Amino acid sequence: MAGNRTFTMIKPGAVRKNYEGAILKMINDAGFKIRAMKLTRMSTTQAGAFYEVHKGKPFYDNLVKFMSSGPIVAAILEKENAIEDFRKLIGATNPENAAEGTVRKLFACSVTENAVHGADSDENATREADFFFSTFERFYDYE
Ligand code: DAT
Ligand code: MG
Repeated sequence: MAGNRTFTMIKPGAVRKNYEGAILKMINDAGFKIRAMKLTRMSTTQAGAFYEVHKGKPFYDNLVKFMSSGPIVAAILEKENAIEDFRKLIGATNPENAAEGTVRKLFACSVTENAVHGADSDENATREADFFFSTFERFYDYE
């Protein structure tokens, strides 16, 4: 994603609690442009594939079950230094360790149900964006 794009999901728990508007506002206020976005739901097979790198870890089955439990908001975001800045905006994986004012501190209820996903590298952002979006669903060339 060429360093200036990242991929995010607002997870089922946060959508269930109607937090998506507040989270998207934080994302916009932090200077990210939304270049693709959809409300969708992953099957257990899709969630298993999305989180394939965690297969075999003790939390994998719960993670897959949770991530396929309801609709999510998937989006491609653009900003300089997108990957790192977005990880900073969302905070630590475990909300107990997340800094004050981060999305996870404000909206997560546990380490599994931690409100949002943020890609951790350019390579993974590309893979994850391709998982959800066709070329026609991306709006990269607009002001
Ligand atoms: P992150 O989402 O911050 O990139 P990760 O890639 O290590 O974190 O893990 C993916 C997701 O798996 C994470 O958002 C929540 C879940 N998870 C990670 N570690 C966990 C743990 N120790 N217990 C329960 N769920 C965990
Ligand atoms: Mg990760």
